[in-house]
Amino acid sequence: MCTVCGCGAGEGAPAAQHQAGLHEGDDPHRHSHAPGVSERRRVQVEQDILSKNDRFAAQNRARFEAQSLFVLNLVSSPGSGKTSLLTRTIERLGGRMPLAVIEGDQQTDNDAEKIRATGVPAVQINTGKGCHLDAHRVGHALEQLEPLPGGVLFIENVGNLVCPAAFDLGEAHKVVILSVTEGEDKPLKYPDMFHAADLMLLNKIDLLPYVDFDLQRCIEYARRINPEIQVVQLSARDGTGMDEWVHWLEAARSERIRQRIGALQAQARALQALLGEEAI
Ligand SMILES: Nc1nc2c(ncn2[C@@H]2O[C@H](COP(=O)(O)OP(=O)(O)OP(=O)(O)O)[C@@H](O)[C@H]2O)c(=O)[nH]1
Ligand SMILES: [Mg+2]
Repeated sequence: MCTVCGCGAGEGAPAAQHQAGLHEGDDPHRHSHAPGVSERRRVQVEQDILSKNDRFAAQNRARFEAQSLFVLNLVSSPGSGKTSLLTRTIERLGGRMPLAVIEGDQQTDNDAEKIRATGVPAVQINTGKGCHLDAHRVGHALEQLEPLPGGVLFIENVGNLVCPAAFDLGEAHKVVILSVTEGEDKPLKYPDMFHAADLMLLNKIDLLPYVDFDLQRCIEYARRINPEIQVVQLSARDGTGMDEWVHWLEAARSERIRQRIGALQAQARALQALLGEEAI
């Protein structure tokens, strides 16, 4: 049981939950009012879970950096088009760099099968009652993938606009996908997710003529929550906006690689200084 969001996931959560006096199937939000479990104790348990997750996320990040692997964590509510977008993106990237996908769903490996059908390796994580991926599970999934030096790893999180916001997986960026059938007020209703994301993909714009969705208002709401958030409007169905999205991805990946080069050069200079040598 994850006491952060009340779902069944979270490495180490059962022990922390037990310590807090919470039991299998209990809702920790309700338990904040339960006899014997103070609000302070609940907050402490949440902090323990998140800091444990952060330690695993740091390990993942170090592994990603060692491979110069660019990692995106795709987050959204169920059905906004994550898997459709991924299969299209894989087609667009067309073998220019090594790719892999980690899929998170409560049940089934349907999405991993769709990815594998494109020829790209995919590992499915089933979270059972859990409503988000955590860094520990992602670390284990990584062990099932061949190394992808200089590649791109997409992590499709469990469809949920709330809990995945709190869990760092070691990714370079969270990308939130919002489809136009969901209503333009979602950034205001689920602010943590839009605050955590660096890019908002507004998907299914081919459906705009049929739904009441105010695009400009949605973007304004998202920027009210996160003034830095970038926005791409697209349709995974007809391909509109795919060039802009792929351009964002390639530019963000290049930027990461440049940062890595800078860090390695600084390391090399420090080592040369140990030898009393001039920097190259
Ligand atoms: N019209 C339209 N339909 C889309 C678009 N993108 C996805 N869909 C449809 O939306 C439905 C859900 O798409 P998925 O790609 O499975 O969405 P998802 O976010 O991966 O769903 P979960 O993994 O279950 O959370 C499917 O029927 C897709 O065909 C789009 O741009 N336009
Ligand atoms: Mg999916």
